[in-house]
Amino acid sequence: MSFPKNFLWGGATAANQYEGGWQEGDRGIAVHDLITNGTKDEPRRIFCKNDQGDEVTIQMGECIPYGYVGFLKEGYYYPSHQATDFYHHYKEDIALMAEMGFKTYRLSISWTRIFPNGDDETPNKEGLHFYDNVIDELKKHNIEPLVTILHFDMPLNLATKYGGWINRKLIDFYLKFAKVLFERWKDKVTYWITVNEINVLGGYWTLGLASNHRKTGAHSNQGETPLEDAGIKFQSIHHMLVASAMANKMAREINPHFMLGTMCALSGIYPATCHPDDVFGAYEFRRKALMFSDVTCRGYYPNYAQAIFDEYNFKLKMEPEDEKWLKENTSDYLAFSYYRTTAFDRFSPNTTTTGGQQASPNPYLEKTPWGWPIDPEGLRFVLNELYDRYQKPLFIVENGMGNDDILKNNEIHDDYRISYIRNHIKELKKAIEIDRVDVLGYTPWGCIDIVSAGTGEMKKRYGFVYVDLDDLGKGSLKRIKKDSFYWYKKVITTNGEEL
Ligand code: P53
Repeated sequence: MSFPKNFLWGGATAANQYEGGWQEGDRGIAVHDLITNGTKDEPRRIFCKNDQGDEVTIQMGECIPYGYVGFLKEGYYYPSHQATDFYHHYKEDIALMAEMGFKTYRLSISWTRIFPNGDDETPNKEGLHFYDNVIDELKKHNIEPLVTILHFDMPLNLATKYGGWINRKLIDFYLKFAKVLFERWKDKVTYWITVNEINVLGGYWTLGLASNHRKTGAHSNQGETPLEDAGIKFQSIHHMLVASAMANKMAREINPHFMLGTMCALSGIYPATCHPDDVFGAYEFRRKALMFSDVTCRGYYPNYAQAIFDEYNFKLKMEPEDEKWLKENTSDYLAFSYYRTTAFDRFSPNTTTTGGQQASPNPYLEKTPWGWPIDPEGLRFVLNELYDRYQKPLFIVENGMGNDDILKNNEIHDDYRISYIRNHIKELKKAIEIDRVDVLGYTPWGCIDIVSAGTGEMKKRYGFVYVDLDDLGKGSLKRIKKDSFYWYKKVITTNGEEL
């Protein structure tokens, strides 16, 4: 046995990091358009003001203080505005994907290109037209589009006017958006992801949240999340889970052959030692991420969810029909990202509440220059863990290594990237061949260089194709094939036999 004949090899991106063209085609403003660049050590920021003109700076993952409105500050660079300009390069980029032999390409739809304010009556024709062209271009090259409906995207108007996902009205706006996409591309798109990394969402950036207790402008870092913040995040994510379930039902009525998944960040977690507190601690920590895929795959909040909510003094508010929606409209497959593993030890604090988890270093693993432990075997572990748990097909929709590539004589010798991806594919292959895990496909992250979500840098590159652009947006945007381009092409051509 080896990789299935129809295994979906490809690559993945998201509009907020790749597309650019932020003011073209009547696109509206999204929260991410207000986020500055940053570095590994300096957080990305949002500047905001209240009615009196007082200014406050918040970090990307935080909630905006209540009553404040984000604005663009002169003298700062906002990487999403141009990103790596897929908007004007899509034909060239899709041709490069086709040259590598991509069977699938994961893209996300910019919400404000379709509904510029999120609550508009009718969709924006120009925005739809842009994606018609992209999807047709993919089809021309026999590349299956894998469409993420919502990837770290929030129309600014929905954040300021409605307070983001804490407001149940967001469900309706999301469904209206999703319906337009399902109906328009019902014969062209089969694979959908309702929400990206539903288990790591935080703050204003992705949930559009303002928080009351921030009136003073007091901030917190991830990991010291105030209890109220955790609560409004859980409640907001609940609204997203219900929206996803409702979208599944709607989609199946539009085309029963659609494949619907919700995406979770599920990089792995180990106990740091065999001390029983580390073992059970790691298990509990892992459940903070798995709780959400439990809902989307099994259709209900697991028994232990209440224990997690109790930790944050949180009581979930459910409408009478919510449980039924979740129960009857689960996902067809589980899409997930895998980058690294972390080790839980009973003495160190964990750094997030909902699954983008980091605990202690693992002395057995090398790290990327951005400090992410490299653990190919962890991928096999996670594939088995998830398949044992859900018995639903899995789709690895993000994996890869962010690195600072050196361009010399128009060449990039990224042997470190080849080695990272090769070793992960080897473990994926074992999971398929030996363990018989059902995997639909593999789409490494940022297949053509894009802006990093976490740091807002260009320097942290994931691609098989280099884009000539620096951290402050200077460069020709020229595309250059890296060594990994030719290597990945061979992998796809041989269906994973030649690594
Ligand atoms: P960057 C945190 C932890 C795990 C995955 O991340 C994460 C994040 C957010 O930074 O996000 C996913 O670009 C996400 C992508 C993102 C990618 O991982 O910080 O779905 O949008 O680019 C890699 O290196």
